[in-house]
Amino acid sequence: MELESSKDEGDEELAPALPSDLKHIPLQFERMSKDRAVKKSEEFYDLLNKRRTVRHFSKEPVPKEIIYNIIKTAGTAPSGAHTEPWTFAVVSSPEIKRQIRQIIEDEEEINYKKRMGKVWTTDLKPLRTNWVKEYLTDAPYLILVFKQMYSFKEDGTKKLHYYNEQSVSLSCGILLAAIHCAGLVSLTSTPLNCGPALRSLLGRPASEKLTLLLPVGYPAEECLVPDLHRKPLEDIMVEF
Ligand code: IYR
Repeated sequence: MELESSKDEGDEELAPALPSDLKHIPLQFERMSKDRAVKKSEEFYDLLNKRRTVRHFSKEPVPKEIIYNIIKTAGTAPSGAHTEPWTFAVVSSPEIKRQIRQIIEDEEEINYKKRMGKVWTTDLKPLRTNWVKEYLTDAPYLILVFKQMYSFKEDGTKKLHYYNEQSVSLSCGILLAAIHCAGLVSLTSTPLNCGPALRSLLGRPASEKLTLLLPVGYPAEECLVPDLHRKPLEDIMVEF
């Protein structure tokens, strides 16, 4: 991992990430028995192993409470100096979803035809994707995750967000798990070259960058997914 520069940026006054007299309190921790821990870890694996990326969504609405809960859950991720460098833009407005779809399809058509190249598009063929993205208007919710590279305190001083990339990636993983746990499906998408246009459509500041766009909802009836399999433990783990 590259070391981030610890030098202050220029001469500008920076706000501390945390108060210098931050209190420390006893950890709330309940020790689990070994049997229970093994069982819970198996159950959690079984649950998450059923998560699939879905590209065909039903238009059926999703209770907003669930969306609020999954975003609160994503916000439990650890972050550099507890800067919580994430903004989750939740879009249910059909008009804004339509505009997002337009921006993405226009760019993705160029991506598929020009930018991605033969090897990439050939690699993707089995997944049956293309630049037409009905899920962007079918799914009841789009969640756009922005990473905040820095922020400003109320008094105008700038606060640096350490490890914002890693922190937001961690929160995205937790978000995916929370979506799945709530019986919803999603599609992890990172629309190439659309970040700035989507950021300005949603009126987000220049300090933020789009990291992930997730349609969230229920799968369409008779939704198909590619028959993919996960690597076994011995192929993803090395032990010392
Ligand atoms: N972002 C494009 C292309 C795409 C790229 C990869 I790598 C995928 O695993 C799937 C799709 C799209 O969403 O169509």
